[in-house]
Amino acid sequence: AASPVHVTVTGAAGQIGYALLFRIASGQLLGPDTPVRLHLLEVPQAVKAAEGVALELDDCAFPLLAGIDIHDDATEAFAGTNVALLVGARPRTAGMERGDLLSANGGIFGPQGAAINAGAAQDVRVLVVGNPANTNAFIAAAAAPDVPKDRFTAMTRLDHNRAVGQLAARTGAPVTDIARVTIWGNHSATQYPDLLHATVGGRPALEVVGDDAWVRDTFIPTVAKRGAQIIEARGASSAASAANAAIDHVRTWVDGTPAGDWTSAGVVSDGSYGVPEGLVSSFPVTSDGGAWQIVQGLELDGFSRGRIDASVEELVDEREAVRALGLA
Ligand code: NAX
Repeated sequence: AASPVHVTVTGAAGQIGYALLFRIASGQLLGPDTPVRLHLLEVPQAVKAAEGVALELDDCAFPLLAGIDIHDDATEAFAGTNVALLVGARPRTAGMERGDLLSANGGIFGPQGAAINAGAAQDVRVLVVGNPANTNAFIAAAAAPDVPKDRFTAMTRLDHNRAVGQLAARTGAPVTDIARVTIWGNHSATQYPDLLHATVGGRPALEVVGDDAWVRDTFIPTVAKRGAQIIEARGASSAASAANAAIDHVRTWVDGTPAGDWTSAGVVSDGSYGVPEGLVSSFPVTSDGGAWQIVQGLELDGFSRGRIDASVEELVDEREAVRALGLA
C-alpha cells in the first residue's frame, strides 16, 4: 500500500474544519488510492473540541485514514507535512481596526510559516483559507524563506465556484459547460469576478448572456458579496462550500486542470498583468499536477483593468500595513 500523505489542518475544531476533515479522510482530497494521516492544529482552549472531532472521525472507520494527531504547537503540527490547510484565523470582531486584524493574524501566520519552513516535507503545498487569506499567505510565505514561494497559495476557489454557479443559473447551462471564469485580486469585496474570457458550451459567455448590465450590476456584486448573503441567510459564515472549495483547490493543484480550462487561485505574483511581484493575488491559473502557472497573454479591456487595479491596490495597502507592523 502507498505510504500516507500527511495533511495538517489548522482551526480543526471550527466550522470549516468540521466540514473539511471528513471529506479529506474519505479520500476526496487526494483520491481513492492515497491514505492520509491527519494532523489537527488548534489553540489550547479548542483542543478538547478537536479531540471530539477526532472521535467522530474514528467512528467513520474510513479505510484511507491512517491516523490522527492533535496539536496545539505549530512546529509539531507541520513536521513532515505534505499538505497544509491553514484555516484557523483571528476573525474581525466589533471595533477592531484593520491594523489590529492584520497584527493578530500576523501573530498566527508568521509562526506557522516559520514552522512550515522548519519542518514540513520537501514537497509541501500550503493553502491559506483563514482571512484575510491573501495577506495571511503573504505573511506565511515571508516567514518561510527556504520554501519555494509557489508553494504558498490563498483560496479564491470559493469565489470562482460561486461565479460558475451564478453563470450556470443565468444561462441555464450545466456547470460542466462553463470554462475560463476568473477571479482576480483579493479575496474580499474588491475582487474582480471576470467573464471576459469565459465560455458557455464553447461560446463566449458575454455573448450567451447578452446583457452587460447584468454582468456589471448583478453578477459581479452577487459573487463579491456572496459571503455576506450567506451570513445573512444562515446566521453563520460559509462553511461547507468553503471546505468544498479547499478540496477543489488542492485536488486541481495535484491532479491538474483540464485541457483548455483554468481555475482561480491566490498565488505569489511574478509581475504578470502588472500585479506587483511578491503580492499574493488571485489569477487565472493552470496546474500540470506540480506547480500553478499563471495563464499568460489574456487581453483585458478598460473595465477589467480598472477592477483589477482597484483590488490589487487593496493588496498593496495590506502589504504596506503588514510591513509597517514589522510582520513581513
Ligand atoms: P471558526 O471560528 O468556526 O473556526 C476557526 C477555528 O480556528 C477555531 O476553532 C479557532 O480556535 C481556530 N484557531 C484560531 N487561531 C488558531 C491558531 N493560531 N491555530 C490553530 N487554530 C486556530 O471559523 P470558520 O468558519 O471555520 O472559518 C475559518 C476562516 O476561514 C475564517 O478566517 C474565515 O474568515 C475564513 N473563510 C475564508 C474563505 C475563503 O474563501 N478564503 C471563505 C470562508 C471563510 O469565511
